[in-house]
Amino acid sequence: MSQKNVLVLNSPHEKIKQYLEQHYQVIYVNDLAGLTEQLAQIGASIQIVISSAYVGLKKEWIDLMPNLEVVCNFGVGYDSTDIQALKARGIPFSNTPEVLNDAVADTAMALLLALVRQVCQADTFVRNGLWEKGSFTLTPNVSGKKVGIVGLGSIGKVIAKRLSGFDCEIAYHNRRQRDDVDFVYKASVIELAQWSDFLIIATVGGPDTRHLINHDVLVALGREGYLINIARGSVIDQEALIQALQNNTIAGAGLDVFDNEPFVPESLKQLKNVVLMPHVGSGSIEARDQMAQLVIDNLENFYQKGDVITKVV
Ligand code: 8YV
Repeated sequence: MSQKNVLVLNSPHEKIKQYLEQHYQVIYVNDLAGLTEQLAQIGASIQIVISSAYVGLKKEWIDLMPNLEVVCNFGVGYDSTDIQALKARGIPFSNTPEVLNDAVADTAMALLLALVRQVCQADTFVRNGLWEKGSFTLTPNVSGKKVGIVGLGSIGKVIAKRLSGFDCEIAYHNRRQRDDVDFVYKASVIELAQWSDFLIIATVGGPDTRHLINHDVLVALGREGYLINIARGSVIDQEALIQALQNNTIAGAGLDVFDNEPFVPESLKQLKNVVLMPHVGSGSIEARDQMAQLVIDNLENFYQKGDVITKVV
């Protein structure tokens, strides 16, 4: 067995757990609040960290691991980790792009269909015996609508492909226009929201996109507009969103991600015009299996060939 020690920041996929336990000494973090103190004791013994989109590495933790060699992230998003601090130390960091695109795009569609066609309410209606007393409310179509995608990256493009099958018209906003797609480009998020029946957020998280979706964007989306977020909670001003939903400034929201997960405000839970999911965009059996394999492949490649495969820095 190798003498290397791996720190695993949160509960890992079974495949990763088995691989790590076969090849390394594994330290599981059970108490994040006590991690700084723990690393002050054992940080120098750690060479490898397995992070996740959910629990990343802060600079103060990186600083407490002087012998850190590599960080492999279980997830495509890495806004939870201080990438600059790793870069400054020349420590490679990998993520898990592409393998989760289908699952996340499916989740966006599930949220959109459930929200607009009121699937959860319809289910309750049947279970509560209300069908025997009357008919369920009519809802808008999803098919044929105008959909704006904020962040037309690799996940955004797979969502667009799904929507094309629903005969939707698609436009998008990115910082720069793409030259490899025919969809209409809108130069601002406000312009995109004004145009859209449905606005889907698929952009990266982090400081650059924080509160990109604010009160003004929600007003522009309008009373008949629906918002879907499968990206990061931080991209939306959550307070402004709750107010917009309470005041019917927009028609509804389908959310897989939130500020301060896993805590979701009561005010949001009480609303009828929302569908809420517990950050399971990539949570299909197939996607998680491939993400786990990519974490393992990155780690193996680093020690066998000198670098990670899907490298961020
Ligand atoms: C998480 C995600 O990885 O990939 C991302 O960026 O947000 C998710 O796929 C997943 O929740 C495990 O942490």
